Amino acid sequence: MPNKTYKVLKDAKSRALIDDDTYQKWYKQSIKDPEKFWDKHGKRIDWFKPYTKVKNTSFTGKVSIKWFEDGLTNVSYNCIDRHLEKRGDQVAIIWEGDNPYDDKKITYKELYDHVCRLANVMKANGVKKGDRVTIYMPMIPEAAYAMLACTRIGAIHSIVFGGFSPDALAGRITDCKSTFVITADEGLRGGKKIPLKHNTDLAIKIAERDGVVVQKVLVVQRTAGKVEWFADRDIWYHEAVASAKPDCPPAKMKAEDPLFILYTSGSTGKPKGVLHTTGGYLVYASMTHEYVFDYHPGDIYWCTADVGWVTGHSYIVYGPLANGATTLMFEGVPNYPSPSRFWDVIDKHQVNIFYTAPTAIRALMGAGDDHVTKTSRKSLRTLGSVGEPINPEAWIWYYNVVGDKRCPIVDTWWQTETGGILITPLPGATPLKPGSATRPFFGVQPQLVDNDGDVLEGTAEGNLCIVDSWPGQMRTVYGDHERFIQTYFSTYKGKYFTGDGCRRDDDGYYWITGRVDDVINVSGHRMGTAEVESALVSHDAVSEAAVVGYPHDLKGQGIYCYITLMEGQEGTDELRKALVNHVRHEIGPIASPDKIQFSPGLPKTRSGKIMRRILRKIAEDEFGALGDTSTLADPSVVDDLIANRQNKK
Ligand code: 6R9
Repeated sequence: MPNKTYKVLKDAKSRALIDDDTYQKWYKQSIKDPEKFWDKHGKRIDWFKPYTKVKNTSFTGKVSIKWFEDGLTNVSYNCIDRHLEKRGDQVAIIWEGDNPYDDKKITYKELYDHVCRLANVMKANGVKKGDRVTIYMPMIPEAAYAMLACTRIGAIHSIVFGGFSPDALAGRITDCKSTFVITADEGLRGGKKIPLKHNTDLAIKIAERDGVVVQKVLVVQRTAGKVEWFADRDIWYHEAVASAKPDCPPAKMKAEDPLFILYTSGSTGKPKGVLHTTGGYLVYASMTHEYVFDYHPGDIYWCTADVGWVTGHSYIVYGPLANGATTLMFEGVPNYPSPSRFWDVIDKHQVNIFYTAPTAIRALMGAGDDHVTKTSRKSLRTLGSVGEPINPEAWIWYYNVVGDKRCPIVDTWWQTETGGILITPLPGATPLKPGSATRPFFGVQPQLVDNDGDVLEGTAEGNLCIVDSWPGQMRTVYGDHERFIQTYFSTYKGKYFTGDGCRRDDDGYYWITGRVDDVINVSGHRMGTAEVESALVSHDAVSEAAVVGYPHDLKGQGIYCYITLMEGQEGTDELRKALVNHVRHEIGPIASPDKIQFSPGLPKTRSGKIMRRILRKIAEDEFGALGDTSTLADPSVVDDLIANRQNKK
């Protein structure tokens, strides 16, 4: 494996907040005396009542994680009010629309006004502290207002990505019993409209059937497209905020009061409601945003994620705004109207820090260098990557072509569950290796263990665990603490298990190798194979389904489905298409199967367990290395699977 090291760039070093000596010193302190370290850094946010207790966490028994527990604060206060005096007229949000001629800038003062009005509208419509509010929105400033308005009054938001289907939305509304929904008439991406209000109407019907009645739907007018209207339930956003009061006092929240729920896929069953709380999350999101991106006041910062994912929560909204930054919010897609869009936007708004995903980098790399080199990108200083392992080719292209060899790349490893970045380079401190997330952030103690849970020291490859808590960590699975313990703390007792495989090299650098459970990562979107399987078997023609990931040039992983049909059904191309549509309808377009193989049987053990190891190998076209198949109930199914494989290289 190429292991070339890129030295810390001179410019990056000279302006950096953290150089290598500081990193080493702070890291040691953070591990030796976490209480003292976080006592100091907890003060980076404003508290109505200061905390006296810093850390109270246990990864054993009932698992309890509390940070700064006796402090009182408010997230919207920290993201808005405290900046008003010094930077009230500074731009807080630059919004770049899907259409390149569509943009706007919102100052901190304006942000205050929007958020307070919306908070008052929510209160007037019965939303109270602790209530769950579902947000199903396009990437427009109102999505950020909605998040902040919830935090202002202590409501818990649950954002559902706009690409999810009515069924998926309904499941998330029901799970957290959310009775207030904020949406838009339609979304707009790459010139295409997404019927968000229509999907919401359908989802509400499904949720009602499952016993949860949504009382109010607040609708932002984005496209002015036609929507069905239910007068006793639906409210136009623009009408309601126009007559609302422009001030709303921030609720005094306990540090451990819930802030948001975000559903994420696991290896089994339905998505889990990952719960994050107020104080520790904000401390961690803002601190990582500052140091990982080497953020300086006045910088223009752009994270291309969607607020429907955790990256959008922590690094479009909460981290940057808590730091008083100017954060860019992009409604569109990387290749519309042309593959130069990202680089055009960087020049247009003079972006200094740019944070995107490997899948976008690979796609744009494929479009050719001209689209990049015809733009200036002189404003760029730091580049970031997140969501999946970045292959060295894409890393080197990002570094050489996009960054003109002047910009360090921070390859940031983290998860919905971790709240913020855990393993990452720091721009002015860490020599880089393409494909490695390098070293742990302050307070983070990674550990590699083998399948028996034995700790691996030095150069090694194994399962990645984190041995002690950090402030941004999730606190529970909403409504199911037992599942929280089971999922994260029972595989390796007393340790947080990430679900990722990882290698540590001679320099102590970490290289994430991908998920070791039944979670796949498609274009940076995390998905449980079980979810796709249950969508498939809900189709009348399907008797049984097994889904695995396989390496895909652009998406990172593609979705490969093995399907056994009901008696009398025929595996035609038409049925293939119907099944793809069915999954899109059940989950959303991000779950579209790439390959479907019909098979009279699946490889099972005598106890009836599907042997996915074999299915993965066949999907990768690596059937020479199937390993031991002697425990199969019927070894002959393997020959048929190989003969009819859909991914011949
Ligand atoms: C932030 C986010 C988490 C999973 C994680 C891992 C993969 C994320 C990565 C990375 C290698 C990186 N992942 N960042 N793998 N290098 N820099 O993506 O959260 O959607 O919960 O996904 O994504 O497998 O476990 P989430």
